[in-house]
Amino acid sequence: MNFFTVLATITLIGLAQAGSPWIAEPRNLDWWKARHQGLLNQTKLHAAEEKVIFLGDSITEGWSNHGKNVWKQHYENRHSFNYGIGGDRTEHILWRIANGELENVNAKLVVLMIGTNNIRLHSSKDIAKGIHAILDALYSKMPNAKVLLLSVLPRQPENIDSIVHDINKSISQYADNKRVFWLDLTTNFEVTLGLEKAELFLPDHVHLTEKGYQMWQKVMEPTFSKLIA
Ligand SMILES: *[C@@H]1O[C@H](CO)[C@@H](O)[C@H](O)[C@H]1NC(C)=O
Ligand SMILES: CC(=O)N[C@H]1CO[C@H](CO)[C@@H](O)[C@@H]1O
Repeated sequence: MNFFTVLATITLIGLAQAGSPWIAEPRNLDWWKARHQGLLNQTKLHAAEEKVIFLGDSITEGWSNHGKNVWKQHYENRHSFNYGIGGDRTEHILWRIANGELENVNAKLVVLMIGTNNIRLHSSKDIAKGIHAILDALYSKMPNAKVLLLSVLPRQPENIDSIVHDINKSISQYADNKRVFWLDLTTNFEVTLGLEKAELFLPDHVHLTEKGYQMWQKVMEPTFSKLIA
């Protein structure tokens, strides 16, 4: 190896450490570590009864907030557990999977929605690669679990939303309809490219209102009930 090869290698490693969507990485924040610990506790207490895992970021976490009535009505009695952490990107989900959150869980179904927090940092191609890495990680932890991969929800304005659409286009191809299933929520959540259905979103244009969670549940129900049967 000459000097420049070494330098290039070090630079590449440096970039990887700065965060690649497909490489597991923790977040160096006390509240996040506490949330992770809370999820480890949840797993320890309930692993045997966990049939459905909702895995994702704040939009998933919101099932315990704006979505809690819908959750109570439709998911609590079907042994569903929330593994959403606000602000998470694909690499953080990978880290959580690698660090015990799904240990000894033998779920039937994982509902996965992730990627929107990567958008400011990574290209749609790299984000899709990160989501693929999550599908692989889930397979090695729970080979029998099906995965319902959901589209990344629309974002405003149009230039961000077209990145979302690019991600969706890539990740929709990961479905094999044997283990991985794809459900596109786009047309239910947006009027047209870059224009969300306003009543489904909070004023930040990212998170969902209760109506948003109702819509999510309604659109997902036929696939969901089939996959947990
Ligand atoms: C997790 O469980 C441990 C041990 O029972 C407890 O000390 C800790 O407070 C719990 N942490 C969270 C965040 O729930
Ligand atoms: C499969 C797919 O492409 N799904 C959505 C995300 O983006 C496309 C545009 O590329 C939209 O048409 C779909 O709604």
